[in-house]
Amino acid sequence: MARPELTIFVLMGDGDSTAIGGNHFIHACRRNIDLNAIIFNNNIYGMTGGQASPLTPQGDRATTTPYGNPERNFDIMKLAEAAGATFVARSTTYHLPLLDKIIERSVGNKGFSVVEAMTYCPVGYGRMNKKGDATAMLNWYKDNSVTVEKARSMDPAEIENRIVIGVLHQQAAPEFVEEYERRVARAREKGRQS
Ligand SMILES: Cc1ncc(C[n+]2csc(CCOP(=O)(O)OP(=O)(O)O)c2C)c(N)n1
Repeated sequence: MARPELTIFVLMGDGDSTAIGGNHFIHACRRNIDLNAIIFNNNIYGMTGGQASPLTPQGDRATTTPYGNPERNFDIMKLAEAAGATFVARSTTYHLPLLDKIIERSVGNKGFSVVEAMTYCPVGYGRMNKKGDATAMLNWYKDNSVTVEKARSMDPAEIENRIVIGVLHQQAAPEFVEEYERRVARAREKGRQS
């Protein structure tokens, strides 16, 4: 808010954004403050030893869910849209040109933008779930992603286990700092008149 002329990137993991800082994330979306959130979703708390995060798929194994995760996982994109983010898009580390393009578009959005970058973790998540090595996980992204344009004409059951990539949501809404400054200016004007 102090330096609205800056372009700010907020780089987070899936655990940071949806659990540890989940409350902050929801309200940043709601306020539509001009930040570019990039969420590296590796489906696990990587740095602290492979605990399950809210994005670990149900049934998958983590150090805290050795018998399979009993919880249902979030869809960050739906969460961001429902909470009020004005640019919501996803890509994977296999689809780098698309990731580049959506990050550029998120900077162009005056408001809270959320980019989900699917980033495989072969050690903390892949090994426990028999996903193969890093190359196999990258290939899984290649073989199981579908563009949002194609997904629109597909059966919901067909896209259930796919990664839908592209710009999933965009909406126009007042940006938080602009709205705040408008109100301050109006209050000052009223003060001068009285
Ligand atoms: C408020 C708070 N609680 C807990 C931690 C400890 N902590 C640091 S990183 C981390 C896991 C982060 O996982 P994720 O966001 O998925 O990122 P990754 O390590 O997988 O890249 C935790 C629990 C912290 N730094 N701050």
